[in-house]
Amino acid sequence: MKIAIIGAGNIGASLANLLVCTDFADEIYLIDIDENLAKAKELDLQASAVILGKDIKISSGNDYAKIKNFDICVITAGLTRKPGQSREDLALNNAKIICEISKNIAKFAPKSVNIVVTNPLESMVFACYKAGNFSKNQVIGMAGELDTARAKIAYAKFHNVNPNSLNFGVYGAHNDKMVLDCQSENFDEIRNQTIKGGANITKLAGKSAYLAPAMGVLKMIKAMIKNQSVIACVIDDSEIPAGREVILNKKGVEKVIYHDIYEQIDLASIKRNLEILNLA
Ligand code: TXD
Repeated sequence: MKIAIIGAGNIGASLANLLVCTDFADEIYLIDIDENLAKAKELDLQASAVILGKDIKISSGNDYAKIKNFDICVITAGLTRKPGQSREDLALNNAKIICEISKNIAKFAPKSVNIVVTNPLESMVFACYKAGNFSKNQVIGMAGELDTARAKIAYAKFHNVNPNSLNFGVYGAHNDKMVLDCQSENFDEIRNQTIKGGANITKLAGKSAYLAPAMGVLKMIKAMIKNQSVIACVIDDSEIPAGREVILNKKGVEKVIYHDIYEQIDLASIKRNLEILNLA
C-alpha cells in the first residue's frame, strides 16, 4: 500500500514508525507545512527501516503531486490543544487546514481512503468529506479505538480485571458526549476518566497524546487490509459523522454494524458543531 501522512508531527511520525515495523506500507510520503520537520522525520524513519531491514520507500515534502493514486491518506495536520483548551476551540482553524488538504488529496488521489485524526474529530471528518467531495465510505476518523481503550483501562481498574478481556465499545462523539457501551456500578467514574483521558496527558506533557492515537490508526489500516471491524467515525445516511463499529476493506467502509446504543448518540450536538463551521 502507498500511504501518505499529512502532518508529520507527533502522531504522523509515530504512525510512520509503526508502519516501518509492520508490512502494510511499501511507500510512505510525509507532507508537512514545515518541510524541515518532515525532512527530519524522513531521515529518521529511513534509518528506522534499515535497522529492521525493511525495503520501504520513505520520502517527504509539500508536493501533493507525489501522492498520485496513493491508497491511503492519513490526515493528522493541524493545531493541537493547549492545556485548558477544548477540542472545539481548535475547530475553525483546523477546518480551514483540513479543507485545503482534502482538496489536494481529491486532486491527486481521488480514490484514496482518508483517515482523519485531527480534532475536533467529527467536524474534521465532515470537512474532509465535503471539501474533497469524497464518497462516504472513503472518509473515516480515528478516535473511537482510543476512547474505547481508555474506557477499558478505567473499567479494568474498578473491576480488577484485564482490560484485554473486555469487549465493549465507545461510540458517538470524541468529546464529553461520548457513549460508553458498558455497565458498572462505577459507570460515572469510568465515563469521567475516559473523557478526561486526553486532557490528563495534555496537562502532564504540555502536548496531546500521540502514541495511542497512532496505534489507533495502525489498527484501522490493518483492518482495511484484513477486512476487520474497528470503531471509526463515519458518515451514515443521516449525513452526520459519529463513532460507530464498521467493517473496513481496501476501499474504506464496507459495512456499518448497528448497535442499539447508537440511539444514545447526541447527533443534534454533532450537527450543531457542523453548522457553526458552515459545513452542514
Ligand atoms: O483521537 C484522536 N483523534 C486524537 C486527535 C488524539 C490526540 C490528538 N488529536 C489531534 O490530532 C490533535 O488535537 C491535533 O489536531 C492532531 C495532530 O496531533 P499531533 O500531536 O500529531 O500534533 P503536532 O505534533 O502538532 O503535528 C501536527 C502537524 C505539525 O507538524 C504541523 O506543522 C502540521 O501538522 N501542519 C500541517 N501540515 C500540512 N499542511 C498544513 N496545512 C498544516 N498545518 C499544520
